[in-house]
Amino acid sequence: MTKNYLEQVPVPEFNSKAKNLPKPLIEKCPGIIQKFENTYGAKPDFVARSPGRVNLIGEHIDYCDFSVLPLAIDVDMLCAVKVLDDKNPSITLTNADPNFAQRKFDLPLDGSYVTIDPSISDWSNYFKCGLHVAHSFLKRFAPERFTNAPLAGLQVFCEGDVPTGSGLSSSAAFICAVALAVVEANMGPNYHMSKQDLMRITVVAEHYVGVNNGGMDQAASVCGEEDHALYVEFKPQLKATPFKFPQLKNYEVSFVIVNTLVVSNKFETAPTNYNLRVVEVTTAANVLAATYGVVLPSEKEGSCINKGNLRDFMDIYYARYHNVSTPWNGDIETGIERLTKMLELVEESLASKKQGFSVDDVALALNCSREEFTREYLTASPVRFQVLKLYQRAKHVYSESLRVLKALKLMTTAKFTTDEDFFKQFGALMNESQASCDKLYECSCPEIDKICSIALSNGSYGSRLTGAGWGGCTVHLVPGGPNGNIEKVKKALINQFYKVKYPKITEAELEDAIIVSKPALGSC
Ligand code: NG1
Ligand code: MG
Repeated sequence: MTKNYLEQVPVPEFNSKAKNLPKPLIEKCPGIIQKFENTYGAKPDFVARSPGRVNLIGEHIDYCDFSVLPLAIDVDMLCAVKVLDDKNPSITLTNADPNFAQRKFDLPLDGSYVTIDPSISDWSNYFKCGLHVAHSFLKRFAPERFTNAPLAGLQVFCEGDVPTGSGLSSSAAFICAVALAVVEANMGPNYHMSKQDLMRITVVAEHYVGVNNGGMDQAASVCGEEDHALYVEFKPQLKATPFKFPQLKNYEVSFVIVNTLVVSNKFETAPTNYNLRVVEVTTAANVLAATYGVVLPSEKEGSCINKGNLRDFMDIYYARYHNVSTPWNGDIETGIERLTKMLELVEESLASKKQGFSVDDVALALNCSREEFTREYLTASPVRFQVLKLYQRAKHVYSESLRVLKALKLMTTAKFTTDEDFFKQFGALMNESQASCDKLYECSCPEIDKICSIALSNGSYGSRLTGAGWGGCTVHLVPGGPNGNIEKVKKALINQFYKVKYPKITEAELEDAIIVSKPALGSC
């Protein structure tokens, strides 16, 4: 089966030979080079940059291997780097933000990895995540150079304008910029890393600080393209395909990003929020598998507990009951049919326990002991819960994945008689996504709900949280261009939300709280 819904635009590679620097670097380099000089007394060798992202639709499904629709935005993280020639190499990190104090650590002389302590929350840990995945890439790529010898020592100056804890992926922007910088610093200017490699190595980087995230943020940050959104697939392989928004008659398709200014610190809340959801959806996949006699891929050989995800369940269920030998390859119509079937199975087998599953309920369903379940599912990263809401979480994941396909279809193949036609249909999907995040996944919060309702009453067609939720940013589909509603939506939010909730907010803070960004270029 071939994919017919996207013109297959390959992601352009880093264009290192181009005479002109990419636009974001032209704008931002002079400032950071000056700050580097003020700090270290010499010029940096190069600047690496990677942007934040906003997710248009497809929340909390990337770690189940379902595709998502994000785009890179023009807030980003920069690292200015000088490579040192030192027999006892170390890395010194300075951050333009005074809340992040200077850090310095040695690089092991025997070429072993720098240790990361996930039990402490320190900004240098995120640097070390990027360092670790880059180091592991270098060891595989050039074993003769990096197996027993240390990495090059570095002086680094970091500066970014992606708000942290806001759901715009400041962490991914930072880690991707760092990984690119470390590879560049150690391989030299003649080597050009591919975007595919950078994306592949960074998707798992945050696992080293204890967040079991999926790969959406890194894919978007690395592969972003000006004026394009991205369709990011995780299976059968990791891939980001850029596509353009439909051309409308009177309006531009614009997405307005509105920050609740409620900071959601994933590191602190993961045990009851992010990581718990990962446990819930993994458990749901296994309970479904046990119910329908399907064997999921196992992490450990010989383990009685399988650990595949909801995507694995869908693929293997189809192989078993519908005699299709190939897993879903991303084709829209096939995906819509299969996801609809999955939603039926969720109703059939999980709806009787809407109040949630206790550990004993799950152990019974999986035919294992309480202890086995606890050991295999609940100890990798700490989680805290009363019950596991398998029905609600699985229903969210399958219905949200279905909405992504419907959204992609609208974006790429639908014809609209009026502009409003498009805004209404795409907006409805975004609103359904928000309702599902709120009611089924329980990752919204009162500030998100308030902002969405104000925006919708003032000219937004679709309003939802973006990123992990529980605070952070929201995204709104607003007709743009000279006749559009952007100013009206902004004004309403300032008067009805920000000035009410944060009476002392300054003009500068307001300026940063609402972002209207065109899709931006990824890492460079
Ligand atoms: P944010 O909150 O923007 O970091 C997180 C995950 C994503 C994805 C979304 C929810 C990280 C680094 N990223 O995004 O992979 O799961 O939540 O869709 O944790
Ligand atoms: Mg993050």
